[in-house]
Amino acid sequence: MVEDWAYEKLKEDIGEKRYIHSLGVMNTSMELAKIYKVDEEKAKIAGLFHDCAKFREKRNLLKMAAEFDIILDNVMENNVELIHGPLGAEVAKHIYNIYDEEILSAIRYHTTGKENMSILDKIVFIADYIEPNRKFEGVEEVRWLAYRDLDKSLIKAMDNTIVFVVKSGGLIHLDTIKARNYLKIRED
Ligand code: DGI
Ligand code: FE
Ligand code: FE
Ligand code: FE
Repeated sequence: MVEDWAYEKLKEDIGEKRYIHSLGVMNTSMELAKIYKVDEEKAKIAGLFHDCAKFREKRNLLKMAAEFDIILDNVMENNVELIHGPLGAEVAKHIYNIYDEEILSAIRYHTTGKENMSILDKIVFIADYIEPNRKFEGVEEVRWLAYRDLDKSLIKAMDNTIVFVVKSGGLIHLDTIKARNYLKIRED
């Protein structure tokens, strides 16, 4: 069960717009959990809190990461946007008292993905991409796939994100490459 204060704090910390996105990810994660037969309550909590470190006001994410003893690689140091995944897992644990490692993993890897993701990891990753408020190019195809073939939907979402980041001149995180290769090698 998620207590009222936790919803209130999340809304206060991340702002109205991202809070609405988070409720969308929560609901989509629960739908997918039902289809792919994983714990719906875990999907709910992971979906709701996945962006809990995406703070409304500017905060020093590098400093916060250091305070939580998060070891950052050179891609994360160069793209502080990516820190809200691992930092989110620490905030979820220390601020929202979430100790379930499956939930914390789904929050930690929701942006980059990782090699050999659990079904819950995959559900939160893809729910973040397809929740109803998402409108970007290519979302319809990934949304259609997500309810039919979870792995294929992840490959498509990762392909789109990699193309987007390359076009923007950014660095691709190694976990994103490993996540995609792992799924691609096993694709049928
Ligand atoms: O936090 P959200 O906006 O809800 O979504 P998210 O956590 O999936 O973050 C999306 C952003 O992260 C999007 O701008 C693409 C970027 N991203 C995802 N994987 C990588 C990446 N950026 C870089 N530089 N490298 C990656 O591997
Ligand atoms: Fe995020
Ligand atoms: Fe995402
Ligand atoms: Fe998100």
